Amino acid sequence: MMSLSSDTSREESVNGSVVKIVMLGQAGCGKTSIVMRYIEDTFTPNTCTTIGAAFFLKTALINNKPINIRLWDTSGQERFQSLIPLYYRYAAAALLVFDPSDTLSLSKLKYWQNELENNCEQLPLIVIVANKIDLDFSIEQKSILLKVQNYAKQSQIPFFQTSAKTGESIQNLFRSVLEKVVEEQKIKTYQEKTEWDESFVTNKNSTHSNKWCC
Ligand SMILES: Nc1nc2c(ncn2[C@@H]2O[C@H](COP(=O)(O)OP(=O)(O)O)[C@@H](O)[C@H]2O)c(=O)[nH]1
Ligand SMILES: [Mg+2]
Repeated sequence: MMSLSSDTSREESVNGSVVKIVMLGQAGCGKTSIVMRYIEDTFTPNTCTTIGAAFFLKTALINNKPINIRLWDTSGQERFQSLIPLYYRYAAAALLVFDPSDTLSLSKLKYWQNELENNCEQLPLIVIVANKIDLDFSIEQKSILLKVQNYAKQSQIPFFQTSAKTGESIQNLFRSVLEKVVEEQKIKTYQEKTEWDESFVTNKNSTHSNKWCC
């Protein structure tokens, strides 16, 4: 049984394997908040909108072996969508986040699944994340949640219910994703990661930096 040690660090381990994880979903569903809860164990009620994408590093131990997580938090805003293939390219896992209280975020789930299926040479592990479960959902919102849960089950897509606000299931989400990624051998060695970096270098002359943040 694999276990993720709580001994994590924001420094990359030279000996470690590399896992690229991308956060996808409608603006406002809580992607940045999930990342901040995971990386820093903090929650900000009034976040600012992610511009383009933000990049985070974290090293976790699985079976006492360091795994360098390269976490890309994308913006759900329409105007940045054409850039998103850069962020899911070579990803080992894609977390499709939605907010059950926002119907628009629900419609984006299918969009992102199709996008990944149509454009990835090697399909990342797709995971659906229902965030903001601390909210008092209406009957209709609960039924949406149930429908997505059933859809995920039928499609054999791992499904998690999280709250970045309370921290519920955030560690569990990333631990499970890492375990599955290792199990499915989607990890890369440190050396192989240069392949990903090159995909960003080719865009270095664009007007945008590859490390936008709000
Ligand atoms: N109640 C609640 N609010 C959340 C949660 N996660 C994020 N939010 C709030 O939802 C808003 C949008 O969050 P943000 O992380 O910026 O969403 P993003 O656009 O997907 O990155 C912010 O006001 C957050 O404080 C959650 O789990 N519960
Ligand atoms: Mg954001």
